[in-house]
Amino acid sequence: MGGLAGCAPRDSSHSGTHGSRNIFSFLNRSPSPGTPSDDFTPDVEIALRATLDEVQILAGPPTTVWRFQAEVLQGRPDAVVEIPDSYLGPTLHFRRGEAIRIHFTHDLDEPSIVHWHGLHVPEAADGHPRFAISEGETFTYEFKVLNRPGTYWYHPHPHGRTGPQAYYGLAGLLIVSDEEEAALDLPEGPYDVPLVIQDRMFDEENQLIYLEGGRGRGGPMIGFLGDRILINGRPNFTLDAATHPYRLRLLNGSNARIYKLAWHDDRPFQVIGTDGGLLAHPVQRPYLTLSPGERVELWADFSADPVGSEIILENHDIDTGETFPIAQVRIAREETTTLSLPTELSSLNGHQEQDAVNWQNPRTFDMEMRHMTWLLNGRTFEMEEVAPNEIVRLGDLEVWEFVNESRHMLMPHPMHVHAVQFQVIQREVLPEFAAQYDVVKDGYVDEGWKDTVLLMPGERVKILMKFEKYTGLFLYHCHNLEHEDRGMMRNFLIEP
Ligand SMILES: [Cu+2]
Repeated sequence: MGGLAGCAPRDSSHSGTHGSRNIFSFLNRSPSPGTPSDDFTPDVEIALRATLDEVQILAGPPTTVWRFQAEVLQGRPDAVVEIPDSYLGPTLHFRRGEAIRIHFTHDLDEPSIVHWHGLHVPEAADGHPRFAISEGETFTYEFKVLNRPGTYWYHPHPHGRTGPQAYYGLAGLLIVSDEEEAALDLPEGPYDVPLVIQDRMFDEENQLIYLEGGRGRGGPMIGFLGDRILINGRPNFTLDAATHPYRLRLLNGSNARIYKLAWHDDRPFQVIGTDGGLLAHPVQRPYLTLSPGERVELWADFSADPVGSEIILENHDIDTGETFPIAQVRIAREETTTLSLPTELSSLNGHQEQDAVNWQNPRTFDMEMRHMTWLLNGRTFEMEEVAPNEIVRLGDLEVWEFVNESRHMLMPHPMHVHAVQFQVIQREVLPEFAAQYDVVKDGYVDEGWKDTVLLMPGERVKILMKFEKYTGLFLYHCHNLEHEDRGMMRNFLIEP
């Protein structure tokens, strides 16, 4: 048949509540998830630890944080690069094709597990919450780096506690490179700069305030909103730059805040990459809309800016319109060498919608809230459950449609799908939401590979993706971490 959407579960004898299928029997197919296997030879082996620490962020007392620490046990020593004076975990630098083994040891007193956001890895290495480990335990990940070169990241994924764990500092960048990308002559070394954007809130003792105890802005339904923007874990971030092109890798690592970024002098953004790596060609945007979990890569050329000048990256609050600076670039020195922006960046090798098995009948996912719980197709997260419309077949190309048109408590939702990079093939908005939509729509970058896509209120978005290489139980969810923690997450099963 053409589409799987709406078809009956293949094995109805396992039907559980709400027509869902109890998939417990699938869960232990991997012989022993989290333990090293003899037939896997790593190129790079890393010890990763989640632990309690103190970091000097503001003037005065240091801030207690949770953070990832890592060291290379075997392989390239430059696979782990520390970000100085930051609570962020070290940046992991992987090369396409490498075999990676990571021993994650948990030193905090609540369960956790690590997800490699955007990476295409086997089920047992994806950081599903059912694999969460407790204090003192170790979970070993083994995977091959299959992804295109690009900017990915890692963060915790336990059920119900991802928001606070990421907020207190557990996150880091993961950068994939390969020889094809290196041949492009993009800015590198000091000219390749990640900007991890996160909002935070501090008390008088410089300690982080989250939503617990009724503190903090936002709330469990809106999500956490801080009153201070940190870049790479630092306040008042300034990049001392040369008159040279830069590759800026932006990650929205915030729990719930959506940014609308623009340069203060209205120079356009030259966008060269998205979640899943480089675009086919650079594209221009007057501003950028970046929701939690999304990445965008820029070619920022400061060659024509005089030494001593300052270029400010601003956020325009999408609700209030209020503008505030989040980072500045200070031109500190003249650089005579230069680079030119390539007109061709990469081959996307994308798919055609008509080739999808369900292109005339997309799988739809309604986003809504009932009884103070966020739902997907009326269902909340269950650790070991998939519904009939959440089972796909390995090798199939499918269209999924997320629909944010609930009549109650409409909010923006950044939707993230594990195990794939997808193409955004269609956006539509209800006429009554057009004004709100117009505030952000010119900042979307849908030209490339994505793993997270923002849906504004009244919006529906179609994505196209192929389920390749790995079978098993994976997640799709809202990347507003407070929504995710309150159930706006579901499993989907990739069957052989
Ligand atoms: Cu959401």
